Amino acid sequence: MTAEAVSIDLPLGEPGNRSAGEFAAGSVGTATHCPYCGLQCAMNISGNGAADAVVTPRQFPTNRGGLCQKGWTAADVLRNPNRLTAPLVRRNGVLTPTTWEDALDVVASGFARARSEYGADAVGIFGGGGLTNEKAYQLGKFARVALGTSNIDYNGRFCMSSAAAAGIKSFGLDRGLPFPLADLGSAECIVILGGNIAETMPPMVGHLMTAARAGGLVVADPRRTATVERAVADGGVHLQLSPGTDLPLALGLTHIAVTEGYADLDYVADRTNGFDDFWRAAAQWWPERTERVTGVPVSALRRTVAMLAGARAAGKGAYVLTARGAEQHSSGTDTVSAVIGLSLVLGLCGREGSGYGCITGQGNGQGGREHGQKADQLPGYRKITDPAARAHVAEVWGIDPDDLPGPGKSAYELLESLGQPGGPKMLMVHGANLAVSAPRAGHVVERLESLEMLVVNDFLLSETAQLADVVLPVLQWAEEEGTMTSLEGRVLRRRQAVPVPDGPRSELEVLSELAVRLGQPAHRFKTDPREVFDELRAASAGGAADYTGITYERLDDDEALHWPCPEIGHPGTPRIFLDRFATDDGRAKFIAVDYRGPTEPANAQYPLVCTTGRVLTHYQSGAQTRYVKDLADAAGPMFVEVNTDTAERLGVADGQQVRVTSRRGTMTAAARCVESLRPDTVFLPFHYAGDQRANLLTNPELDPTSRMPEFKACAVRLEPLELPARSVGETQRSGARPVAGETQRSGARPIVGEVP
Ligand SMILES: Nc1nc2c(c(=O)[nH]1)N[C@H]1C(S)=C(S)[C@@H](COP(=O)(O)OP(=O)(O)OC[C@H]3O[C@@H](n4cnc5c(=O)[nH]c(N)nc54)[C@H](O)[C@@H]3O)O[C@H]1N2
Ligand SMILES: Nc1nc2c(c(=O)[nH]1)N[C@H]1C(S)=C(S)[C@@H](COP(=O)(O)OP(=O)(O)OC[C@H]3O[C@@H](n4cnc5c(=O)[nH]c(N)nc54)[C@H](O)[C@@H]3O)O[C@H]1N2
Ligand code: SF4
Ligand SMILES: [Mo]
Repeated sequence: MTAEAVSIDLPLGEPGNRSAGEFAAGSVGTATHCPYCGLQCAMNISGNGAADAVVTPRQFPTNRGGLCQKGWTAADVLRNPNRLTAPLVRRNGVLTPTTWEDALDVVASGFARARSEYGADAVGIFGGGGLTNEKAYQLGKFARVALGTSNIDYNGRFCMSSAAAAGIKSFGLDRGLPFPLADLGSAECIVILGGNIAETMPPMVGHLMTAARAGGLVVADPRRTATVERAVADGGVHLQLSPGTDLPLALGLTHIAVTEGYADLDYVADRTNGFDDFWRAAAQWWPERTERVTGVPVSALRRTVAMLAGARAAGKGAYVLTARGAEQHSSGTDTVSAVIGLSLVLGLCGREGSGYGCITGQGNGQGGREHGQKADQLPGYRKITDPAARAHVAEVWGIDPDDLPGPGKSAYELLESLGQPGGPKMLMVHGANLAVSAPRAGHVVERLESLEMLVVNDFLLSETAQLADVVLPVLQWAEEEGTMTSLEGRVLRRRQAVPVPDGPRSELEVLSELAVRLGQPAHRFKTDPREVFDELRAASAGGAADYTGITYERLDDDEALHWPCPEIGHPGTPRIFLDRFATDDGRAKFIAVDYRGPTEPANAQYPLVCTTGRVLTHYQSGAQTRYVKDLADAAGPMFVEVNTDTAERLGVADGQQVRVTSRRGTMTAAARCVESLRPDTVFLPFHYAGDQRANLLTNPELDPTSRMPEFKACAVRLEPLELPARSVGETQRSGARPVAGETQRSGARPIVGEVP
């Protein structure tokens, strides 16, 4: 199989909001979308089953016939030899295969016991942004109705929650991209803060090419990434800032916009509130001070503002985007507020041909945050504290609004409270590999181990499943039906393309079986995705994310509907803020913010700032991609990117194993020395397990609004391991690519077949 990453010179094609229906004709196999990221590239799956399934790309406005290497190899996850087929229950310390009846009874009696002994909140649910809309919706309902617990949250909290919080503050609504992705295709200036699109969403690079070729692609990143290379190749700008300084960067750009005559004052007067307070904050960030704090030269700041404002004024398209680099900080919400403030000053938002957007990451990262698996939300992106919202949803669910619990704890706070007095004694996880991906992962593993019962639903024995007392094998991606909502708020059909294997069950079935065992009527927890979707539509009616007008039939015709879509016949809303913002008075709100900076500045003991992120061929905790040989080989072993001079000063050679230590833990990696990284910064990918987990180091300090942890900046020191320097190739051969068995040997609890 060809496993080429899409060239970053992907031909641009025509911009425009084309729809799937135009391309479906003549397609081979089952039309569906990639199992991985939020771009949800369109693909066909052909073949008779998992064994001979073949993925081919499908034309679609977002991926335009492209796939990245993960998409090309996606069929490999369907034939993973480590696929879980039987439920596992820990007996005498060992995870042992059993029947579904037995496993479901064990889980249901665990729920019942925890509830009767400690109360409803003693049970926690942890969801994921990779779940279909139907599963995310049902999980929220299961927690609130069948368990009556307030303690449900999900991994989206670790993802785009800061951008979501800032979007709601300023625009009254959070839809990652409030415009179709293809709108970017004709823009001559695009500024990306903390996104490495060329590795995290390669086919999207095609939409950046007009800007790139015009020299108008600007990327803020402490590293010289593939995306930065693409920008500077044609004269674009690399803003090589210090980690955690996007907020002063945005205020500094605002300062230049206002004092040097680029602000769109008519727009500010007509469509916004709160400029004066925002300006009082931005006025303190004159260019030289901004340069001093961020490390970005004044000349680069000036060019950025001139290009953005120039493209906007000439009607040539000007966009500002944020991704995790700018957002995953304990001041992530304020940072995005500052970026939105800059965008408003320049008059970009709520107009055709310009805008601000957040690049949502997970496959259903957008839909996952709309249907009620977040601690403070009910379906339709409603607030769980709003009496009208509670009344509406309770009616759809056939319960008394007073029986709905209130808001629960945010993801990290929930994990932190596990097994503690007042915290959950039992947790059920769907779609997250917390032992690898949660901040301060060593501590999180201790909390998971302190539970009376941990239940993990997965199709692989992830590092988190290895810690579980019960593992429920569920269906994956091409074995199930459902809907996903992509980064542009477009609702897509996930279709079954291969037969359901013997053993695993759908999560809708699992939730229904458990609900019935907990005394719920069966009709309340439907198992047919289409019926669940129809219920979701009713629950969303009148809410911010209104899906009423979206049906499977309409989606099967044409995947062209962006929410809100409040009635059948409604065309959906590709561009949401053109007439008004979703605030009470229809105006966007400037939010005045102050700079706090990363909570853990470097010091003598921990002299380097460690930031973390992704590489092209691994996905997230690596649970899926570490088993796909082509992907694991391409990624190579765990590494730490370090500046060549810094490495030399520390006596570290390229390829040598090093120890990286923060206040919370130590991990090991092979040094990858580069000249292009800031000398004060190191970078770790977070896709590796065992003692190669970046998250053994990361700081769980939370953003006060979004409760996002500080994944992108913690203070560390780096030391050579007392081993002879080895080449990266050797390290790889010696087995640095972690597999479940290895993690298990070095880690906590025994699994199948091991003597306890
Ligand atoms: N290959 C691959 N693709 C993916 C995923 C994956 O795991 N692998 N995951 C998907 C998901 S869920 C997400 S959320 C997206 C994430 O997509 P991105 O946000 O593009 O990914 P990251 O690598 O986390 O971070 C992007 C960049 O931020 C930089 N950065 C670090 N600290 C800072 C900072 O303080 N300021 C700024 N401006 N930049 C900083 C990093 O150097 C990195 O290059 O990717 C999606 N796509
Ligand atoms: N240091 C650091 N840590 C980070 C980040 C970072 O940039 N730096 N990024 C954060 C971000 S943005 C994210 S989104 C998280 C992601 O991190 P995780 O939440 O751990 O994401 P995945 O690795 O995708 O884990 C998903 C698990 O669920 C399984 N799975 C997939 N689909 C389904 C399904 O439909 N149902 C069920 N039951 N299981 C399924 C997979 O096999 C896998 O084991 O990591 C966060 N952690
Ligand atoms: S960019 Fe994302 S959706 Fe597209 S093929 Fe790659 S992982 Fe899949
Ligand atoms: Mo994410």
